[in-house]
Amino acid sequence: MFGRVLIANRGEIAQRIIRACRELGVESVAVYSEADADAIYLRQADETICIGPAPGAQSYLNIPAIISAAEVADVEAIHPGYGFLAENAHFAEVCESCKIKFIGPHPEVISGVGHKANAREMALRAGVPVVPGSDGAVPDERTALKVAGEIGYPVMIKAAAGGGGRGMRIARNEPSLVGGFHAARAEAKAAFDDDTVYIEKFVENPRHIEVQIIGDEHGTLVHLGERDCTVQRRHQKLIEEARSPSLDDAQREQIGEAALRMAREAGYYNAGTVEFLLDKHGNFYFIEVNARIQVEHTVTEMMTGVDLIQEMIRVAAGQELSFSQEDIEPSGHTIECRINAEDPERNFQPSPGLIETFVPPGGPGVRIDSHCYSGYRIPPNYDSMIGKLLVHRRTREEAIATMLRALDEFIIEGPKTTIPIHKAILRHSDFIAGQHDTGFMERYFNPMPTGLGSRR
Ligand code: MV4
Repeated sequence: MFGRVLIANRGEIAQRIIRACRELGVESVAVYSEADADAIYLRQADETICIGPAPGAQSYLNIPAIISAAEVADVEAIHPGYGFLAENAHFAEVCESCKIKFIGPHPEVISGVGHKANAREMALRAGVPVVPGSDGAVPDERTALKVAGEIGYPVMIKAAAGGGGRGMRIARNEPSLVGGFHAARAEAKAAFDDDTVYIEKFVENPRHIEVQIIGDEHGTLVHLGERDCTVQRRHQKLIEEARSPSLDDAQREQIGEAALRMAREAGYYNAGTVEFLLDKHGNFYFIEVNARIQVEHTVTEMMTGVDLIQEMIRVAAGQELSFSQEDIEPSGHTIECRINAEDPERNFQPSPGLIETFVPPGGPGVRIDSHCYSGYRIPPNYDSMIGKLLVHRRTREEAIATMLRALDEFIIEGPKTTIPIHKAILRHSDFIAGQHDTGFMERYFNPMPTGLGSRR
């Protein structure tokens, strides 16, 4: 096992990784920007190093600064967390060439699955269902028209280097396809410096289901069941849960197997997620692979009892996974609410600043992963997540009741938060019935019902 690990991240995930290191008997080295000098994770780490000014580009995305810190602290490995450099193949390669183990998939795998048209072709080779669409990239307008004509409208034009909703266009007819094709290319070029696009049939109002996978370097690859992340707003997830209320046992087994076939085809090791869309007929289609640990990994931890961050560190150190597929039996029901410092009544505008009072809920079945405390000032420079509130209960109905109770109990004074919106979602008949889809937030919460902020 490693003696020391550097954490190239901040906030709740830095704290989460420090906890895993501590339990493994591994020393942790935390890095921080000038905006994070009073962050709580710096007190929990064994060593801390300032890596630069507040802007991410000069600190948490600053590869030379992070590598220098790793050299100074003499670590054997770096955990990237999520966001920042987590899916940066170049960073993973720099780590390798400096003889520092990158705790994540191999660089070639990060770049391989990061190219979505390429990932689509991998899925086809692996016999994993994909949305009908183009064979790889679509080079010009004429090919775009031909492909769209064959698969039938509506279609979606997607940036190969994109993901998470960036560089996408819907086209419902030929004129909008021509416009959308050029717009998507220009947007992709500007955002990713790569104008490659591909085309898929547009699946109307799907559900978003993803499967957690993890593998070691000895050929063992395991899936840990699905998460349902259908409650999203503008590609930001609000609530994640497991099991998905929209899969039966047969579909659940099929989607898990499909995720494993995809991971094997990609040569995957360490933790990752295979994302699928589920249409209203119950068909699922591969859309992309996330080559990192995700914010919502905690949902899977609650369901399986596996410590995913510890396992990531173990397999990166060359050890075998501490469990096999047969050991994984997700049980009960988990719901996670992402609590953000945002104002639901002002279009989810960020609401950083001083948290005057922070009293998290407790009691049976409740888990909080948060770096916040009374007196903490949320810096305006980074994402606005205050923390994740999770509940684990025997049934979905009980989980909803416990979550509503925990949200009621949560005291956060100072910034505006998304707590009221979570309560409204959990009380909505479509959510309670498990009949919501990815259009749910747009349909019922845009515009926001008035008075949400004061309702209990
Ligand atoms: C789609 C789709 C419909 N059809 N692809 C959005 C983010 C990226 N991960 C893929 N996304 C979508 N891809 C086809 N062929 C609809 C979405 C989509 C979506 C997917 C999951 C969760 C929320 C979503 C919200 C809007 C669009």
